[in-house]
Amino acid sequence: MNGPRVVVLTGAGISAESGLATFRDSGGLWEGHDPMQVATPEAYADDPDLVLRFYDERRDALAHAVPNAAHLALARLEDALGDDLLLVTQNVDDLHERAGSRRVHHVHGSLRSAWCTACDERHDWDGPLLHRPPCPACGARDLRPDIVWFGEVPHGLPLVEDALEECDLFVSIGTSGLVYPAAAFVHWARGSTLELNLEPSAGATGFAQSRQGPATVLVPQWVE
Ligand code: BJW
Repeated sequence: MNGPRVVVLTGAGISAESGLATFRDSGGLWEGHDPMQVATPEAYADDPDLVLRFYDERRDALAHAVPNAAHLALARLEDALGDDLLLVTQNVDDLHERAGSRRVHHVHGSLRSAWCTACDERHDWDGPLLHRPPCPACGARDLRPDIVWFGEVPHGLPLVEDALEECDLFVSIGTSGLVYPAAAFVHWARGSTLELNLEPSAGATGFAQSRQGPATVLVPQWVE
């Protein structure tokens, strides 16, 4: 089997310089809540309005964000490598796609999608969900953010696992190494491993090499 030679994993740090807040180092609370406590099925069951508002605001922020030099560099890498690159992102923004990446594997879902828990259909979604719009397919008012919360299973893991087991190089960019299974990808990788991050992540010691600095500097340097 011929898998991609290079697997790249991105996290919130790659979009930080586009103005999108990271989860753990933004240092701030959202409406008095830790963002990590809001991104859970339990929070959604307890207070759906709170969680829907959190995602409505983030969808709005995304509409005003633009891809940065790191996203653009990865799009150029895809132009150069084609099928020899697998780009996996934990991010729910679409900045990789808007930078020109054509094949992006979103393991934690997408802000610009809504999932109907009544009929299991997914719909492209740019508007708010707080006012409980009906599902375009079945009419039920059961649309939720199409996001993988804690305790839910990330998307397409077998594909990622196969690629990691065959790759020559795994590169992790702008992620804290605290959330599994993505934090374990470095251990699944067969080839060499490289971390690019503002500072050493929680998983930094698992990488063969690690470079520190902003993604907009490190990623173009690595790609060129
Ligand atoms: C820059 C920068 C710049 C800043 N330039 N860098 C105990 C042990 C092990 C596991 C578990 C456990 N208890 C529970 C679990 C499992 C759990 C988990 O990992 N919990 C941990 C907290 C311990 N995981 C799950 O539940 C996952 N599902 C699962 O495991 O299912 C079981 C299963 C697995 C496999 C097969 C079958 C079954 C689901 C995880 C879902 C995560 N969802 C979230 C929220 C939804 C998305 C959203 O709302 O946007 O995803 S949580 C949040 O964290 C979000 C992110 O994608 C994810 C990772 O965050 P990320 O990207 O690392 O961001 P930050 O903010 O943490 O870090 C930013 C980094 O950037 C920092 O390092 C900065 O230094 C850096 N940086 N500026 C470069 N300019």
